[in-house]
Amino acid sequence: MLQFDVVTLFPAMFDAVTGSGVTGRARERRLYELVLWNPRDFATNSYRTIDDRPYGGGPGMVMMPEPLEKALGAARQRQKSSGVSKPRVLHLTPQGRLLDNQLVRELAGEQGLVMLAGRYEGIDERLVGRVVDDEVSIGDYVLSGGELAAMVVIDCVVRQLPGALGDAESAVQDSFANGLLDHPHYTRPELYDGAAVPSVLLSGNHADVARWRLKQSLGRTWCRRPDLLAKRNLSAAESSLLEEFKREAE
Ligand code: 9D3
Repeated sequence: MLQFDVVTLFPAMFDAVTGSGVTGRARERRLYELVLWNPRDFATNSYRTIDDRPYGGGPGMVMMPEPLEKALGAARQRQKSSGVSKPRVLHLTPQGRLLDNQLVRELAGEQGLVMLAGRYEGIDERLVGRVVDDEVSIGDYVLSGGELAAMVVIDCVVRQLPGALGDAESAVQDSFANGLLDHPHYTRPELYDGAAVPSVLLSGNHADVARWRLKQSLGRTWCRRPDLLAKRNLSAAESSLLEEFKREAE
């Protein structure tokens, strides 16, 4: 069973992951365990202070190393008692390596992950050098803290665990697993507010449906995410479907 420990000032936020959907069900099925550690519980003074002003001046506050290191120590010990001798320690930070599906699959292969979710301007750098294996960012936008990023990591990783997804949602068919964006989806009614479902989807011809969907995937990726296409080799069949899409787009 994959072991997650997260060090966070806002443990209640993680109810969102454990309580609902794929990650909620996976936890009920004991596919992973998640334990939260609040650095405030490891603060050393009577005000339970966990942040202080930055050396060198400037706005905002910095998380103090001592309560964080103590919380991390407790998390590590719990991992050890769960049979994980070397958990991978991640620090969620805007300065980190961008999370992508390759990193997600790598993390899903670990026995245990300990994540450090920062608040304020960040954490004392001396702690990073001492305990952190990887720094990870989820994208080029500004969050208020590392918690949502840690939840994104948990969600993506748990989906990769065998048994987490039902037959209907198998991860292999996910967008990005094949390096392309998904095709459009339709359900009943056949005519919605004057808009029809593409007729090929009603044809019952499975080969035609598959061809149409692949063409849409290629076309959308070409329009919206050319960076993904640049990373991927197209087969002869895919190239000609994409050319077809481009001709029809004119
Ligand atoms: C606005 C303050 N920023 C420059 C002075 C620095 C800053 C510090 C801490 C900006 C954001 C945060 C909180 N973000 C995270 O902890 C975080 C994050 C993110 O903001 N974007 C993408 N991935 C991540 S992972 C952790």
